[in-house]
Amino acid sequence: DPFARDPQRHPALMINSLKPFNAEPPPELVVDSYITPNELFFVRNHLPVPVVDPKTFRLEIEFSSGKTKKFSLDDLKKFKEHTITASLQCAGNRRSEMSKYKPVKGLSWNFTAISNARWTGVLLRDVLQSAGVTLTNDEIKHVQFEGLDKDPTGAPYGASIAIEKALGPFGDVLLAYKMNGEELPGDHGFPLRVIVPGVVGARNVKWLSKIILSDIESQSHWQQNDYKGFSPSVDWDSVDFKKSVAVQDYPCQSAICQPKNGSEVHRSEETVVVKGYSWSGGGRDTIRVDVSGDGGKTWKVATLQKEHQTPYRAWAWSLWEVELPIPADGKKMEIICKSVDDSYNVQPDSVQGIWNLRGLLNNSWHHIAVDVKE
Ligand code: MTE
Ligand code: MO
Repeated sequence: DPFARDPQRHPALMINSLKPFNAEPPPELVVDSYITPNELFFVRNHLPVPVVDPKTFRLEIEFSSGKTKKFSLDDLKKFKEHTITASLQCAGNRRSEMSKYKPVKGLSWNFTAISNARWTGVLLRDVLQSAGVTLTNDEIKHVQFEGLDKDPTGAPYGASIAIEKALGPFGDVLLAYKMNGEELPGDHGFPLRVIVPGVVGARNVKWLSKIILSDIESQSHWQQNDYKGFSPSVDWDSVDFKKSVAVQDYPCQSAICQPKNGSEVHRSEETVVVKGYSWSGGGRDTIRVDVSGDGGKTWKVATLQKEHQTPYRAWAWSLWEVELPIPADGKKMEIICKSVDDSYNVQPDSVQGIWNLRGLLNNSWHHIAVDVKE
């Protein structure tokens, strides 16, 4: 069993698949803390968790000349240490809602394949610049990452990002060895992972072992034949992965974590407290979350609970809260949330126009319904 050496997991995680391990935290715990505790952080593994000896571990960088350079963890720790608070969200978050509209292929994530942590490490920019890599080199357009986890053919998990994100002054791409002040847990990439803030989870390669500076994107399955968006009209017979662009920055997203869909409220309580999260990719901050208790006829602006975010470098989510009146009549309350980011991007009102065969990037308005009891 290639998964026999996988780490222990917290029993509260809601499991989507055991081998490989994929799980998300219960929504009611998500809104409990701005920083997600390590043991509750969602886990998205495509392959068995590699077991790595940190003493012999080396990160290899392959330059455009073909030359390579190896770094031990101690070598990396000689660079200036940075801590960045960043949320990670899987492109498949909220896929189960998308598949209710029309079936899609992929893990049936609920709406909490997203978490927020403080990541500590060194800047990829500092490491690359120390080796003389600059934005003026035309041979380098992409930075490819490879993990130590390998598929049955021996191919490692891989992804890539644009050199502009890796080297730009505001990219904040981190080679992280700590998560919330602790050593990186096995499920989250021990001993080293890349954190590409604002970018879809899939590019945040765990168990990072190799960085390749290249004129082309990663040729891995996950960069070329997965994690791409398509028109709702494209099906499995017509799909051509070469014709689409790999997902990088995440669009704006929000969801309701409390109360639970299908739960009960009592009319005598008069109000119900609604809580959730909101996040946008590309360094865009949430500026507003609108919440409706009547299916979208009227809206109330939620209070955001967040830490200050630097403009264009807003990497962390907001939690939010609002108190809605329980209507004087009717048996149900239909609660909806939608967010606005600082580019004034908004979430689409339904899945219809964004449906895609892989069920990616479902950021439509999040709906729940609660029963109103007398
Ligand atoms: N890196 C490696 N090496 N192997 C993986 O399977 N999964 C990716 C990314 N990095 C993955 C990986 C995906 S799709 C996501 S959403 C994030 O890791 C999840 O990170 P987490 O498990 O720390 O939440
Ligand atoms: Mo993902």
